[in-house]
Amino acid sequence: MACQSGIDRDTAGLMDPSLRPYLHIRPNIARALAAGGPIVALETAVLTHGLAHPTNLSVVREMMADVRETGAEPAVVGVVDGRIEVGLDGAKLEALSHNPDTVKLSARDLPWALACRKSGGTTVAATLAVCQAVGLSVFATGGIGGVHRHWTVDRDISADLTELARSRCCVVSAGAKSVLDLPATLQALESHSVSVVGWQTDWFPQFHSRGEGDLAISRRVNDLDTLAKLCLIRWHGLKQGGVLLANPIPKHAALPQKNVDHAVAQAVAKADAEGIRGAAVTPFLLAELERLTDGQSVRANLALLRNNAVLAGQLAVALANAT
Ligand code: PSU
Ligand code: MN
Repeated sequence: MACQSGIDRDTAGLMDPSLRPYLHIRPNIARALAAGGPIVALETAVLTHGLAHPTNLSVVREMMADVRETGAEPAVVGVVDGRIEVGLDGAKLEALSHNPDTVKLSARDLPWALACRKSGGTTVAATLAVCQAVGLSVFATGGIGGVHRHWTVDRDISADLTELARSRCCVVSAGAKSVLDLPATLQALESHSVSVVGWQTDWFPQFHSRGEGDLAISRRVNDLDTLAKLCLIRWHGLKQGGVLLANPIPKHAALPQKNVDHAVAQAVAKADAEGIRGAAVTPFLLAELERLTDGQSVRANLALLRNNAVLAGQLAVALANAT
């Protein structure tokens, strides 16, 4: 079977037949996979736990349209009634966007969700596990999870980093979320040996802001051909793991760093005071930021999600042409 980006045999071999009853790949995605066509995976924790209804649904639909405009196919990944869906759309996507029983599913939760017939939104970590299982190599999100502030006390470090390290996939992200300890997150990415690449920037983007002049990445790429080469060398040649493509929020949508820092400090203090822990931390902080910034944080989040969808689509097309 020919597959996306020349990594067919490596990744197809990972798809165990025993997973079939728990997996539904939409026919257009299955066809694109078989033909080696460009596909972009999209996660659903942002839909179920990151943004409120109906903005959550409209932005995912906009991201799908953005991906299509580049010539790639969007494949929204989620879990519905104990089945992994690759290529969610229409009524199923709509239902997932406002189902109060959806669970935020990380990679480790997938076996539980499938065996116990749950529905849920897949985080970056869980979506990467699915990408790895079916052979998808490009994935767009907003900002990955990482090392939380106060990590020295409660060890809250997102499994997004662990899965990035082992998946042959490029995640397009506006850096890591501003609510995190970003220097520690960059350090952890290095320890996990994730290739962090700045898209036309030397600086690690900070989700709501561009992060210019703050944390240096110093692994910069300016064009899609070089980026596609880098990915193929890493996955196919060296048989290494994930690439984090750090794509700064567009200038017109970025929030002033001072405002973000101030709001984040307040949100984190409130989460601490209320004893918010584990998977609830990120959704709590994002909702607090929305309140504290009068919705500006959400407008920025929507802009960066769409910006990442476009770049991911362009990369998927470049990879499909390169192989
Ligand atoms: N990007 C966004 N909003 C989000 C997320 C990403 O713009 O809500 C989600 C992703 O699914 C990511 C998760 O994996 O937040 C991180 O959660 P945690 O810190 O609990 O690992
Ligand atoms: Mn966490």
